[in-house]
Amino acid sequence: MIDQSSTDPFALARDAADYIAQQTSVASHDIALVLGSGWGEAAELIGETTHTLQATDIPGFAAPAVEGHVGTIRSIVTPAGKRALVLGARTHYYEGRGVRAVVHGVRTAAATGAKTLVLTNGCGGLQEQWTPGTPVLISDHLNLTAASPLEGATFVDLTDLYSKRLRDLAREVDPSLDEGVYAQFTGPHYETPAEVQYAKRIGADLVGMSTALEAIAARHAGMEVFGMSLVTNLAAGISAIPLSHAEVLEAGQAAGPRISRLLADIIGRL
Ligand code: 8IG
Repeated sequence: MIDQSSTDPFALARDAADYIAQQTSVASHDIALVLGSGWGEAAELIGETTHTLQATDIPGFAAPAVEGHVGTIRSIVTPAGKRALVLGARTHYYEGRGVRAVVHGVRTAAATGAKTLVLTNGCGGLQEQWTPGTPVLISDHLNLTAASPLEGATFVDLTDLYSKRLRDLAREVDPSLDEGVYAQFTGPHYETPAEVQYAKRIGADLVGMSTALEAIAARHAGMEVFGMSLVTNLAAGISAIPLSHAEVLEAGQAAGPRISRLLADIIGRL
C-alpha cells in the first residue's frame, strides 16, 4: 500500500486553489484543462496567458517526471472572457506517489471554481484507421489500474462521465471526429500485444496511462468532463513497428498545430 500523506486531500486542494487565486488575482476559474503529450500548444491558442505559475510552488504539486511534460500552471483569459486554468503538470500513477497525488490537479481545479474539465492525452490506438496524429473523443473508459481516487464508502455514478453534450459540441467544430473507449493501464511499460488484444476484447479503442482516474475525481467533484486523446502510435501488435517514446513525441509534434487549433475552437464554444 502506498503511504499517502495524512493531510486531507480536499484541504490540500483548497490550499492550492487559494494560492492560485492569490497569485493570479483571479478569484474563480471557469474551465480547467490538462494538456497531455502533443497538446501543449493549445494553451497559446485558447487565449491570453495572464499568469504562469511553477507547479512546484503550489501546495501538493511536484515536478513532472517525463520529458515533453510541462511543470507550469497557467491562467488564461479566453476571447469570450472566460478564465481557464491550464495544468501542464500531470502526475502519472506510475510515478508511485499514490492516487491522491494523481488527482490533486483535478481537485485543485475544482476548488478554483472550474465547472468544466478538459482532459487530453497521448495514447495508443487499437483501430488501424487511426494513424498516428489522429484526435479521438473519449466516450467512456475502462479503469484497469485496480485503483480509485475515492476513498471510503464514496459511491459515485459514472454514467455519461464523458459528457455527451460536450462531445456533440466538439463534433459541431469537426464532424469527422471519431470517438472511442479509453483504457487506462498503470504503465510505465507499454502493453504486450496480448494485453492489447485483451483490451480490445473487453471494449477498448484507446490505451493510455492517465485520464480515467482523473475523470473519476472530476465527476466526484461535480465537474462536467470532456476527454480527447491523440493517437500517437498504434498499440503494440496492432502495427508491425515497435513503440518508442521518441516516436510518440514526434507524432505529437507533427499533429500539434492541428489538434491545438481544434481544441481551442472547442474551448471557444464552451
Ligand atoms: I503516447 O501505446 C502513449 N501512451 N498504455 N499504451 C499506453 N500508453 C500510451 C501508449 C500506448 N502510447
